Amino acid sequence: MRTDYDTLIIGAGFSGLYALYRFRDVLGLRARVLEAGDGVGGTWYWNRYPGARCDSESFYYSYSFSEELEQEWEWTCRYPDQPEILAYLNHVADRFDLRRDIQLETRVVSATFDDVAAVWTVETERVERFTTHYLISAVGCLSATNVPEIPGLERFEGDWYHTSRWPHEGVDFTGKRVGLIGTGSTGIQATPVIAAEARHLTVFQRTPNFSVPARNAPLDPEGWKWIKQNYRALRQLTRESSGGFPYIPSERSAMDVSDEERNAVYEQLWKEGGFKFVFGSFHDITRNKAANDTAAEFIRRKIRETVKDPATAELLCPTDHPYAAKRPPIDTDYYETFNRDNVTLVDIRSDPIVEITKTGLRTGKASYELDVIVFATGFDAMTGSLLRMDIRGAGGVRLADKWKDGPRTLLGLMVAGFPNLFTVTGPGSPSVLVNMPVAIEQHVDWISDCVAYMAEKGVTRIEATEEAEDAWVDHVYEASLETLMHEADSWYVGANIPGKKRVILPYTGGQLVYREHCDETAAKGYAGFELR
Ligand code: NA7
Repeated sequence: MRTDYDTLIIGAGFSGLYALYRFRDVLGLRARVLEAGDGVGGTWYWNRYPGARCDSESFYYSYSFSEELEQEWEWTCRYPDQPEILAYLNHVADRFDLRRDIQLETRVVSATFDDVAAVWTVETERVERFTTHYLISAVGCLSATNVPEIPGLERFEGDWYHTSRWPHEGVDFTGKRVGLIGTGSTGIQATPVIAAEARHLTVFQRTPNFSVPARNAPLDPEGWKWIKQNYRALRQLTRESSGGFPYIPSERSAMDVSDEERNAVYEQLWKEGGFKFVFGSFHDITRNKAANDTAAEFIRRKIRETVKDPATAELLCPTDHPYAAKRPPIDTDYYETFNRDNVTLVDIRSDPIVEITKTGLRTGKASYELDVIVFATGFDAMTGSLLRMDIRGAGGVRLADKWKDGPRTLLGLMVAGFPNLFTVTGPGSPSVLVNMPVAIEQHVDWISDCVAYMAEKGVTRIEATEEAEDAWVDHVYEASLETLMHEADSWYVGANIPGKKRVILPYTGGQLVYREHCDETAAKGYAGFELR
């Protein structure tokens, strides 16, 4: 059957743009991207909240597939902010002439597989219908917004926003009383910026978080020149490391050094800033509770040293989960912001929000008058963006039904019963635990190599087998037991969404090991997949 396209790609973020380039320009297939937003950029199109900035450093939070691109693009800061990353992705779309095959303002609502013809039919909100041979989900891990169901929101007479659906024209907080709910990476980035503008900012905190300073700064021209000269080697390092960073991880155990030595390591990394605090300090802080306690205690000490009011400092000190068992945020002046006169911290763990009122919100014990409410309450991570579409595989089976007890995938790339559907950075792959562009390029390369292999062999249908999928799901679970992630109620385990099955979502075995699994599978003629 002649389909409208060979490949349809859902989403025009980092994944979708690169997938279009690979499928159209490298494989020469008829490919098209369907994108819900009215511009490209994915995460960086949607997340325009004040302070939105990448926690990975600019020189490696970028594509590696084109040497020309990496040589011609100039990043300005150690950590790029949202407008700069969005400008970069728009540049990529123009430079590789991608726009002519991207259809904007087109939200996919369903995808149905025809078992006889081996064709996917994709329907959009605008009631268009397209057929395709291959369907690539590039919908992102953190795009299904979570606005908590707090009674009374519809009554609120002020303005309210979720950070990931921020108005393009921005929000003027001047003279406003702002309430911010949520202290994950987003809330931690937004707090200092909103506080600097608002009349008053009240931060409603359910769980305190461990944050390390980012130490953002303009890129030093000499350093940048060196990076450009050594880009290939740095990219190779990102591919060979567990987290996709171009740094050599520490091989020391936090338990094998003296207190002074350990403290000196943490002090140095606190000064340097960024994620290096996690992987550059000691190899066991994410895996061994005693090692983790040393890092957690160091950060709590820093919080107490920074925040002047002792009661506020105590409230900001996390005690109920290990450091980095939730996604570790990095910040610019987060803890310092609580020394401002116009900022208040409210503990909604001990005194939860009961309702939103016409003029603010009410906890069990107090009322807060607010002009604006900002929800920095995160996402239905990793599965939400896929399940918000009605995806039906062979025999009409709904993905939502298949995943009712948690996602089941082979390598996070394919789902048994859903032939020719590939999920870029899907659940069961390292994805969010890796510097995302590295994870994305690896996935898109694997998928496009697989499709090229199929063309060479003259087969048109590929599907994960149930047995291989079961084995991978078991392996993902077993690998997670080596970490401390089950000890925190985080989106990594789906605990942030009421009613969501608690199960580890990303693969925690590390990118390097994961890559080996993927490469070996391909080298064995896609072992674990049925091709016909
Ligand atoms: P996160 O990390 O999921 O953080 C959401 C925050 O919102 C977190 O502090 C939550 O508290 C809080 N939250 C969520 N639901 C509620 C309700 N119902 N009431 C009160 N507070 C709530 O999302 P982010 O946007 O910060 O970051 C997502 C990722 O984007 C980040 O990890 C990076 O990878 C980029 P909780 O901790 O659940 O008690």
